[in-house]
Amino acid sequence: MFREFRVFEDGFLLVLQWEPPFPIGEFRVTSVNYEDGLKIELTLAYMPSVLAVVDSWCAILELPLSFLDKSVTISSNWNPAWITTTELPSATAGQEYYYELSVTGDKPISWSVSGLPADLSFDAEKGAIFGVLSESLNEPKSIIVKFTARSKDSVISWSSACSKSFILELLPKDEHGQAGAAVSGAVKSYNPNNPTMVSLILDSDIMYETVIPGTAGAGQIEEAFAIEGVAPGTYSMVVSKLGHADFILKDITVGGEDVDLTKDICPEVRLMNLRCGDINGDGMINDADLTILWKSVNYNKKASEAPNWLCDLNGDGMINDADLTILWMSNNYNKGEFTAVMS
Ligand SMILES: [Ca+2]
Ligand SMILES: [Ca+2]
Repeated sequence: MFREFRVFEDGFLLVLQWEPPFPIGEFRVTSVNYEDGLKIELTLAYMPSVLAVVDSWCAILELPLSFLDKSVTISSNWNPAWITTTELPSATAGQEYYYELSVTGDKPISWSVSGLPADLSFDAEKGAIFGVLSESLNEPKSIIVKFTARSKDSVISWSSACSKSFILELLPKDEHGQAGAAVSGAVKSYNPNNPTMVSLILDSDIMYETVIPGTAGAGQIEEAFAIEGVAPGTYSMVVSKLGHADFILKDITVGGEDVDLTKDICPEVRLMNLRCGDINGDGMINDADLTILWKSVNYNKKASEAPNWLCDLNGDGMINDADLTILWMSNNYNKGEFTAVMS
């Protein structure tokens, strides 16, 4: 820590040098072995602008001559904030951005930030950048963002501030495939008149949803869907439709590339076949549904006139044997939701 010690006519010069990281800042220089017990406290401030660019620091103390021949101890009792982040992750248009700067030392009392794009904000409580970069960005762009973390003032009113500048890469949507990955697949179900809902779930939150709209027709139908702009992550997919048990697909890993489920090696994933016959919507296809379908007010009636039009499983407008046959199929009867894992 001592780098130089020089004696002059009226005093001496003590040069201290230290290496990052902190603590540095306020130093109390206390004389020991001093006969009358005099204690002199000195506080060192430093230049933030210098600190941000050099890798070692100096402090110069000019002490009165009376300090000569005294041994001194130096200790730090102040631990100002210091930004230790060395680089910022790039931000991609249309994607949620969140990054907490890492800071050692005491929590900063205030921050100032310059250069952030308008759609990104700074949470001074967490020291975090957050927001969604505008999708209007067309080309990659590098900007300089500067953060200053201020620490509490020292006892003699010098304050400490640590400033650091970073290059933040802004990437347009689809750049490097980081955003805009599409997850597509195919669903087989009954009754084309009703829509099918496809959701991508991350940590039990629905992150993306798409609806395959209903279309005129009857019987079984195979339909394709695509969810665009999916951020990297490992998702579960839930495919649901009235009158059907849910189809759940786990472990869909989305990276930079589009995910085409119709190319999966598992046939159950290539064409997701929804089990049909859950008329009461309890997730199981069983006697309870059969009882509803069999009711005289429903069975052999027009779907439009029956109290429960969902009994028309195939969507041909009539509730009859054709629907009963679907419910009775071994793939449906006494079965519930189907769970598959992406290979
Ligand atoms: Ca049921
Ligand atoms: Ca029918």
